[in-house]
Amino acid sequence: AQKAAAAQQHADGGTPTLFDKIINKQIPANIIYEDDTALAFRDINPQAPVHFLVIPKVRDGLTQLSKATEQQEQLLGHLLIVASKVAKQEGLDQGFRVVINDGRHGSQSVYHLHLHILGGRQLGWPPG
Ligand code: DGP
Repeated sequence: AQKAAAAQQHADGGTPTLFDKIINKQIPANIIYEDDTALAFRDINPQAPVHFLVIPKVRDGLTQLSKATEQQEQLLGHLLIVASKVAKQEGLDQGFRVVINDGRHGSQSVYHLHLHILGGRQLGWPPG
């Protein structure tokens, strides 16, 4: 039944992504933080010694940042607070970077809003 639910379209009309399966614990992920509305887990393809993602548990139309509405202001703020809290938990006391890839030019590959948090080494700027 869970599988069937995951295969269904989202209430927002979008196609489910594999992040739904991570949220539903149908596929394993290294989850490092969870609360009622947000989840943080390690990126499967880390680009830095510490690289984790923070996502809203309910997508609710938030396939990407450019689809965000005023009603989601509190949730978006919460995701940043979680990013900061988990960065601290991960020992990133020398700093870190937060990235949101949006759409094709942003090289977004998973259409469920997510913040990348990268740290644990000196990062270059600008990104590629
Ligand atoms: P983006 O390009 O911003 O859409 O990044 C998607 C990220 O998601 C990418 O860095 C790799 C990560 N990712 C993709 N599939 C999985 C997965 O199954 N598990 C985990 N932990 N991360 C994944």
